[in-house]
Amino acid sequence: MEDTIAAISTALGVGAISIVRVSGVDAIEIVNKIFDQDLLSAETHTIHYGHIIDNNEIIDEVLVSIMKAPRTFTYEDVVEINTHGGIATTNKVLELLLLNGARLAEPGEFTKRAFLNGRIDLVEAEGIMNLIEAKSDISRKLALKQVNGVVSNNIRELREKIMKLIANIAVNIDYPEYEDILEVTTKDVEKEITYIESKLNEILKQSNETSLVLEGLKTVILGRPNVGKSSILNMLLNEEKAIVTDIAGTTRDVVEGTLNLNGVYLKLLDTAGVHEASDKVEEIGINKSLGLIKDAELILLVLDNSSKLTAEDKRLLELTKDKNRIIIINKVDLNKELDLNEENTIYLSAINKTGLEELKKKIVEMFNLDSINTDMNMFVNADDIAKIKRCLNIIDKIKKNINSIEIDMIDIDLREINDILGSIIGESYDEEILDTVFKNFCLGK
Ligand SMILES: Nc1nc2c(ncn2[C@@H]2O[C@H](COP(=O)(O)OP(=O)(O)OP(=O)(O)O)[C@@H](O)[C@H]2O)c(=O)[nH]1
Ligand SMILES: [Mg+2]
Repeated sequence: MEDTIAAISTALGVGAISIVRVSGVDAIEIVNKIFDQDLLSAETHTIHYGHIIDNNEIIDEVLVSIMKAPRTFTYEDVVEINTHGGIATTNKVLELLLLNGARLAEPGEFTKRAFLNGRIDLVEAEGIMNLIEAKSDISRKLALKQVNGVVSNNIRELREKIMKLIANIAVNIDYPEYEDILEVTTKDVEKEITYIESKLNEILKQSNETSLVLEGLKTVILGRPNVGKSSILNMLLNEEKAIVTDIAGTTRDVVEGTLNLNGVYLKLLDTAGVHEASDKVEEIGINKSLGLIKDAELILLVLDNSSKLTAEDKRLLELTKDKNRIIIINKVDLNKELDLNEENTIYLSAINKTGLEELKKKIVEMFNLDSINTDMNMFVNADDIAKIKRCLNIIDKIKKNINSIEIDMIDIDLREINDILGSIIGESYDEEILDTVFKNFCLGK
């Protein structure tokens, strides 16, 4: 971080103003070389009117903001040049900066410096990225909380508790002869880790709910031809979205629809009926249907009440047995031929529109949608969820063994939890992880 970096921080295109940002020890000196006013004696947090010049040629009329370390985004000297918008002018200004000693910043490098200089932690850095990418009001609010450190503060509090425990245990181990030292009992440990466990569970719960709210629930309607998949999609959407006929193989490609259940979006995918394909187009459609099983968060497997279980039905039952699945037995208005005993089964008639409420209720139950709090505070990404789960496993192990194990063994486990939590907020990190985090940023951020 010895060098000074520069990049265009606004979107490239035609606009009234663009901002070129420079950060590093030589930021002010470099900009001073291409500006027609003196900046070397400028006070911090001031704005200066003047021109960018290249060998006496005026390139643009600009405003230059001087922000000296440490009260800046990167904790380094930062200069921002407001140029007239437009690709040619902005690029020319950047080019002059690079010619005069700045280096082109990598994507996310400003934010990476803010992290490395200790201004923000990793969760907050990701929050900044989420803020930039937020497309809805909910995701914007959430990202802002992340930037402001709501998750980080929670994790920091937990780490402090763990470190205190570790320290107390160490004193007990090292100075057993001192009688006036407070003895740490397994009871104390148990109480503390139970608290930590509940906090981590809360972060997990909120993160899961948040991703449900932000991303919706990917729901695949699956079944052999003619069982009424498209009719069920239409019933759920209350709209003739998909074509329904009595010809097997009516739906050939995936038909999508969205349903709002208690504030959570179900992304419904009606698929081509799965059976032995009779032509190439159908075969592609069927392979698509089967391919959707893997990523689906919910499978609605449709069976026909008026016919016996077929080989296809059995195959689909087997393929989806480990998924979140609701079996819909459709056409209950016809005589019952189907004999099946599986859990999570709903009976309905898409033609008579009966059973719709039971189906919705089942989905709400399955994903606890009625207790979802849309005013969320905490959200961590999938990697961090995996780390938190690892911590919970260790806590579980400690709790199981707490009465049979020496306190210095617990110490090792506590240290591991501490390290894992530390890696979430970037308190212990390696370069490779940092690079993957920051390379997803846009240039100039
Ligand atoms: N009696 C009765 N018929 C139904 C019911 N639901 C759908 N059908 C009829 O079953 C036939 C097939 O319905 P679709 O919704 O097109 O079936 P699908 O599973 O989407 O079929 P493919 O797209 O070919 O895989 C149509 O004639 C529907 O009218 C029901 O609840 N009762
Ligand atoms: Mg269909």
